[in-house]
Amino acid sequence: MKRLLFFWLIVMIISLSHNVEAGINRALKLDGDPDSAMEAPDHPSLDANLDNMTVEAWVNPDNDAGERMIVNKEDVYEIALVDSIFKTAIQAAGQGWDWISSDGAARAGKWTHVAITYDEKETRLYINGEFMAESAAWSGKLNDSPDTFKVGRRTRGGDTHSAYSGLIDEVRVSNAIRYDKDFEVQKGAFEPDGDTVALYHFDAEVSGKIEDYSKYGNDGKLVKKAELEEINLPNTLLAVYPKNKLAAIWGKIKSAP
Ligand SMILES: [Ca+2]
Ligand SMILES: [Ca+2]
Repeated sequence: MKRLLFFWLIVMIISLSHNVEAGINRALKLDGDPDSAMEAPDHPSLDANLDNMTVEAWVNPDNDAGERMIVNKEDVYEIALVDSIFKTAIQAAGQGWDWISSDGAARAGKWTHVAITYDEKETRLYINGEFMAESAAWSGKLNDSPDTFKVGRRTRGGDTHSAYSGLIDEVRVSNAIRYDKDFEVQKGAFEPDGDTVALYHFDAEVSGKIEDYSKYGNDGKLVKKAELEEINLPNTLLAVYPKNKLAAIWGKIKSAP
């Protein structure tokens, strides 16, 4: 009987510790190393099949000088900080690849939400839920590129460019126009819905993967010195994990000191 009680005590402690571990909000941490990023393989859901598009992320740079890539699908879409100003580039099929600039800045050490939308007519950019810039420079279907989906750097002509330094969290790509006017930014983690094409919470690395919570399985991986780091603000509400994932939230995770 004593042995049984002891066994259940151990089981309870283990399951409790798993829950605690799963309940930590982390973000992607990059230090400006040119080859470090989170990368997911190319998939039609990430470019060719995007009829309407919203791409968004929370960013907290520790260095916003120069060109710092947040999200990049080379020759299709990207969001970057260029000398602290948010910019986005879009490429529709058969058209050129160019930047749209906002007047909005991110500041080192501060969390900022950025979102872009493209409805095959207009490209729009929002910062902290506020409409900042639009362009009708592109129209029609997005380009289709073979490049990986990258968070934190880009590759062009075989060379790495624009390595990000700092934290990035809650990267979501949707096949829908989620925002068409100023909006209240959701502070908690997003939950996947039918329009979600990729959703990275960056809370854990599971079996060497950064899980995509969309139905498309666009799982990525940490490349080179990319890490996960515990964060507090602003998205303090945690991702809701399916029950079968609770026990699997283990991996080579670096927590903040
Ligand atoms: Ca593609
Ligand atoms: Ca997170």
